[in-house]
Amino acid sequence: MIQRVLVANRGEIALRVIRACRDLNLSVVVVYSTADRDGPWLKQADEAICIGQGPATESYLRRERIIAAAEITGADAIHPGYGFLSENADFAEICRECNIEFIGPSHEAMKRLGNKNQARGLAMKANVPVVPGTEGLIESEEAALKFARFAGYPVLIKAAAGGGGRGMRVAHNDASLISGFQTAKQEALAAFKDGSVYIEKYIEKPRHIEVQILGDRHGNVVHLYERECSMQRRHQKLVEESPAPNLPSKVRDRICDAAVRLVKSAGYYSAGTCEFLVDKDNNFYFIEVNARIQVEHPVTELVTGIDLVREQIRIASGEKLSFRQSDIQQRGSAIECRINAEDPDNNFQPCPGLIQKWIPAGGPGIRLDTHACSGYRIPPNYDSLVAKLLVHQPTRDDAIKVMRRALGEFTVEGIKTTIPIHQKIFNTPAFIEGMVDTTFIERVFYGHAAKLGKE
Ligand code: MV4
Repeated sequence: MIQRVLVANRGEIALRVIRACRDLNLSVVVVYSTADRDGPWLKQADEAICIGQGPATESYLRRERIIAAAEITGADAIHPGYGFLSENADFAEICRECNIEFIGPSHEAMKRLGNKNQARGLAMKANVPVVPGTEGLIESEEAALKFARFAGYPVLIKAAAGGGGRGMRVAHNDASLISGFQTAKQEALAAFKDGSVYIEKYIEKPRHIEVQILGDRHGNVVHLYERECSMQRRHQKLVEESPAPNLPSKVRDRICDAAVRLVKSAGYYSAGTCEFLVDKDNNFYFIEVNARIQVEHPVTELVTGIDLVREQIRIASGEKLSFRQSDIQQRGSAIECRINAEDPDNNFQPCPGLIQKWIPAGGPGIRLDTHACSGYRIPPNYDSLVAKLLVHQPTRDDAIKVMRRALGEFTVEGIKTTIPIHQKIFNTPAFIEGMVDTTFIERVFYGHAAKLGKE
């Protein structure tokens, strides 16, 4: 049984996990860096332990310091949140060796799914559709050319160790395939210490739809329906919602069932997400698994009424899922806006600094997940997410109206935020009609298509 949880993260997700622990009557320890010493979330924990300097490599990524903090404070479990060590299979394994529950999947399942090429293979075995692609890793230019001749251009070269858009190259012809193959390998080797790549047919203007799953340590797996996550720019999501608009319910059911088959076959437990691309004809293709709680998990919490972080902790303590698939409903429409301390008029440049005035949105149908407040100084060291503004309404049209009202209420002074671009999005007819795809933001607001693999 878990009695004391150490939170190995910061900001809004640290606060989210602390709240889940409080709701379960568990005591909670949080670690922090010197840059976060005034973080308002620290006061909500029973204990806060400083583990180093501002740069994450000196604190939130220091595995030995986090384990030491858990041992010193008597924590018997670690919640990694998202980012930082959340998908580090070695860290999960170290936790097990130290007799500390890692609140997440087993390190074995994480390893199996962390490699995108291996995850592709597992998906094929589980009868889950994948993008037409190479049989396995591509070792030579000849093999790359052979696939391109067979599949036709454009194709996409992907790093097996990549993910979230890192380590990809589009090729439109033989010359760009050969140069892209070499640069993708080199980049992957530099970034992930693993230069292996594979190649897929390039899907043009796809939608990005992901399925939330929960599995327990007894082999039970359920899905909690999908989230539409196409409203992104340079792989940074801006808006997420559930249900996905304009997705036929038969397609939804098939995607969700495919996600359950895949994670079952991987022996996965805890919360996780299966990412899919969906093309214009509603063909869907598995691309990768996120083996963590995600930023946008509250969207799913609103439509299902299930507390995903609480379930993660219960699962880690060995409990069985307390509901079956048929108990889970997707009720109404939920939408999330990520409010970042960034300037949308200046290439989304991060804008850390002092929040002079903060008047949060509230009222019926609103959920605001944030660690910020008036007088809080956003440190320059980390991700610029300052708040997640969510609405939940019976219909998508109502949700859009309430979001417009909430964005209008929300006042932040002293720093630039992404609130203005959200106000534009929620007044754009194509968005209101649900005509979204992964090129939407660049096309509609910046007048050009995004380049892949050039960041
Ligand atoms: C693709 C693709 C088109 N065709 N694969 C980007 C992140 C990584 N998870 C996979 N990604 C993509 N893979 C094929 N075969 C287009 C993308 C993609 C994308 C995917 C999801 C969300 C946003 C995206 C933005 C640009 C490209």
